[in-house]
Amino acid sequence: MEGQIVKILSNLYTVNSHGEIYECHSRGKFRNDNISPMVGDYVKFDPDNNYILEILPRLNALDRPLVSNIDQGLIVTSLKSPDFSTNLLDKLLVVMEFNKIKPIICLTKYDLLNSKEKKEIKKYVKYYKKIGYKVLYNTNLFRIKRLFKGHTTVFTGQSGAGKSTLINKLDKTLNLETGEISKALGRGKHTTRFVQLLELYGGKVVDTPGFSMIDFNKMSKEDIRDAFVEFHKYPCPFKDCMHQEEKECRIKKEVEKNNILKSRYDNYKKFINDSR
Ligand SMILES: Nc1nc2c(ncn2[C@@H]2O[C@H](COP(=O)(O)OP(=O)(O)OP(=O)(O)O)[C@@H](O)[C@H]2O)c(=O)[nH]1
Ligand SMILES: [Mg+2]
Ligand SMILES: [Zn+2]
Repeated sequence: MEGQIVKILSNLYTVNSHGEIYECHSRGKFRNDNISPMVGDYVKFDPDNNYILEILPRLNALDRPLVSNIDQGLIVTSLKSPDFSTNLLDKLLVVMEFNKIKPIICLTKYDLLNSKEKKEIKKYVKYYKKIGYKVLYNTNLFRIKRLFKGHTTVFTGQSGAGKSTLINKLDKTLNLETGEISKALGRGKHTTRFVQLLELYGGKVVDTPGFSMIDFNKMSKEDIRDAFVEFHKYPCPFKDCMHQEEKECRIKKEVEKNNILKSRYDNYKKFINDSR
């Protein structure tokens, strides 16, 4: 039989096959092949012995969070507590672009901002919209619900950003565990401990544990550069330009003219300098 892995807890793989749930084990075989089943995988399994037999080819796979066959990513971005980080947002956008996953930005905790901070945030919202991203607030349940139909959407973002809280609001029957963010550290406690695929509004959504670190492992410096979507709008006269050294670089000029947001360019430089 065929089905999709919707949850993995230690050695137990929950497989959904046409709405029926099977708790399966995996055989050593996959580990030897250096491939482990992950949430999102379509698999062939033996329903009599509850063994996973084969992992069907993946459309794509992320390693943080560990999930496959995704076509949209809801980047759940906290504006306060944990504080808004353009670095983290841009990093997630880059990873999504590279993996051909459509990113959607979902801002949370707008209610915790004072009026000055609200004004400041508008600048970013305007910019990310300008370069082509959909930007929503977590209070906008009506618009969020309409994103899911026919898609598999991974909820990703920092621990404590409000991923599970949002999923609970979208489906009141789920009761996913959510957690206070630790005041001392100003960051989440990693309340969600496993990746889980759920059916919601005619699509699939994946709740994931937040992270404190994310890297670009499989990406080259050029891959990172090409994932900054707005750079493509301004062709640089220098072939294969990394937009750093050349004095007459078009990208640098557009940053000076405020056509490219300074924080985006600064993050770009950080990312390529931190990458291999
Ligand atoms: N004020 C405010 N609090 C929020 C909002 N969204 C979520 N929270 C709170 O933020 C805390 C963390 O929320 P979670 O949903 O557990 O965060 P998470 O992203 O699932 O975190 P991990 O599972 O650790 O990755 C909870 O106390 C929520 O009540 C919001 O829009 N405003
Ligand atoms: Mg959670
Ligand atoms: Zn350049």
